[in-house]
Amino acid sequence: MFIGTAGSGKSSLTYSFGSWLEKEIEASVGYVNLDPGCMHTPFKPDFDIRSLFTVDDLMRKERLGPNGAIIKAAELMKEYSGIIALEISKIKSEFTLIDTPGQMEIFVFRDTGPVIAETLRRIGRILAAYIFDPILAKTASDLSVALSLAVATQIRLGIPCVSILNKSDLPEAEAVLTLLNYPEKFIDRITKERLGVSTDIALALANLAQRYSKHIGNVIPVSAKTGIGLDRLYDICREVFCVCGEL
Ligand SMILES: Nc1nc2c(ncn2[C@@H]2O[C@H](COP(=O)(O)OP(=O)(O)OP(=O)(O)O)[C@@H](O)[C@H]2O)c(=O)[nH]1
Ligand SMILES: [Mg+2]
Repeated sequence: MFIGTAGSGKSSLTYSFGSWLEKEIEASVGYVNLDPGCMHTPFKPDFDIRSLFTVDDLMRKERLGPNGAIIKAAELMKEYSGIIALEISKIKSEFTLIDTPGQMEIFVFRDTGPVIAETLRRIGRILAAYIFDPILAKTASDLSVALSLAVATQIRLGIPCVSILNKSDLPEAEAVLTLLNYPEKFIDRITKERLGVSTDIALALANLAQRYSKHIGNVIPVSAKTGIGLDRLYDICREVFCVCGEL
């Protein structure tokens, strides 16, 4: 299940990782769209939440604004979690990739995401891939905020979670990887950002993130655009699903 901030590449990764699995591993892959607000998916869904409701319909029928309709859609998704799990369980594939709503905070911080994760956990082995977007981590303190969001997601969803840095084909990704791989540089850079009273908080978040990465492993650089790192993502999935996996 791909989770990430708006525009981080959830839909693109669902498509490109699925194509990679089909081509390189010759695996059968199922695709699920759980974003009721999207107009288009780059993959052909085997189950699409839009067959039950769409944000557009809710805006029209219930005379809601865009945010009201997205919140209503999240409530409906929670209500329909049993049907969603049933439909997903009907997909007979070795891997099923799930694309989630763009408004991550509504999915993760309301009950919807945790309820869906728990329902899916009962029907099979599930892994969340938390996607970092290098565009949102241009400074060390921004990165500490992004990391804390990943920690919060892991705590909220309560299922195994791996972290991936998408768009690693972009030049911005290089700096993010350096900070992630060299904790002392990360700390040093935050200190030099002259955040005033917020320095201590950013440092605490960076420390928390380092403790967190001990639990979930390092952030894997990938690119939905070029296919970089998809083999490593596959290895990590196998490791998590293997009973003897260290994770
Ligand atoms: N350079 C680059 N761009 C990417 C990559 N992955 C996605 N994008 C671009 O990022 C934008 C958002 O991609 P989506 O796959 O729609 O992201 P999303 O998280 O599904 O977006 P929402 O569902 O709207 O939140 C698009 O313009 C993609 O082309 C990548 O690996 N590299
Ligand atoms: Mg999307």
